[in-house]
Amino acid sequence: MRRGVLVRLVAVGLAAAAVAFAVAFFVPWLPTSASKEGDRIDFVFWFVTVICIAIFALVVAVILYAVVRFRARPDDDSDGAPIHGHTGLEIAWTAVPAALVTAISVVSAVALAENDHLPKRHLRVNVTAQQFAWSFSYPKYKGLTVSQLRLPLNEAVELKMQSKDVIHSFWVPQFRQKQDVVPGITTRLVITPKRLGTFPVVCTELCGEGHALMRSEAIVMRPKAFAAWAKGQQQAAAKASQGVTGGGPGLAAFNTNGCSGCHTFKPAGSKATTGPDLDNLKVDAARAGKPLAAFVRESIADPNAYIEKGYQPGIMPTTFKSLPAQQLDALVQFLTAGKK
Ligand code: HEC
Ligand SMILES: [Cu+2]
Repeated sequence: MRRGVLVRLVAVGLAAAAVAFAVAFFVPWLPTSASKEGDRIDFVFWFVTVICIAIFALVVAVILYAVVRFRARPDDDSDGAPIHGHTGLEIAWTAVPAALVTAISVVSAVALAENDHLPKRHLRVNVTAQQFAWSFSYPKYKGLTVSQLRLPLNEAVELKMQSKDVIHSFWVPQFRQKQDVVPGITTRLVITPKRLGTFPVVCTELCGEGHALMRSEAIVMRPKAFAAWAKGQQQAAAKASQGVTGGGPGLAAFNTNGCSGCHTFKPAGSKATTGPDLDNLKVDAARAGKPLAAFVRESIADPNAYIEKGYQPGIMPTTFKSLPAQQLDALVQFLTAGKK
């Protein structure tokens, strides 16, 4: 090959690589990683991307050169010279991709194995998914169940995930990993948050009408603040279940059934907006033309019997009619307390 040709090939290849790299690097494809596991996944992404950019540059350079250099003149009807193949080239284009694919497999397998590793010192969180809400409970702080995932900074957490109905999938973009939550089995994920902040928890498996609303938040806190929060919540929940604050077992039922993941309700301290604000139940019952307690009971057991204005049917789970009568009574009492 003449030297001029080689220089031109390399120049075109470098230009193509620069464009591809700019697209990969400057477009914010993913938010900044916020966990150790996320960093490993980003490393795998970049490892694969750099290999792809190199191959892309080579292909673009050779194609452009061939298109320009070997194009047919308008009056040229002749056939090209017969070619019998090139053993050296064939060996190269078999061996090089085989080596690259093997390297990608090994790097991915190592990253995944490291991401699965659970250090001895860790926090366990049980995750429950149901149409269309998440709830998180902390065995270390018995009785603590909440609708937002709070995590201490720099401590590994093991999420043990179960579904009450269909297949959901847990995803926090800043943590990168995705894990299906499948009815009948317990799936797991290890996360070691390394950045403070509030990140979205997203369901990434189409799970029904309310799928797009199946969102929560992961809040990474300093370990001291986390411990204080957890103890405070745990005490409040314990007090409530003894009836000290008037919340009674109703508050516990409100949190464990994921109500707090969809509804704002001041006595429970919840601020979700997928469903109506339950602080206004009196007004809503009057508008529906029903006595308050009956309206609340019906809204829980048969949500589609009456649809609050501005909201859609089919979002609130219809599974609560099979709650134990005790829990249902406690919920109705909790939601109607002081509203007569
Ligand atoms: C996935 C989200 C979701 C969950 C979980 C959920 N709800 Fe709802 N809820 C809604 C939506 C949306 C509506 C409005 C549509 C309707 O009226 O059925 C609603 C309506 C209601 C209403 C009627 C409110 C009004 O002003 O008309 C009550 C009461 C209620 N929910 C209580 C509960 C309780 C108690 C729980 C837990 C056992 C619960 N909800 C769980 C989404 C949810
Ligand atoms: Cu879902």
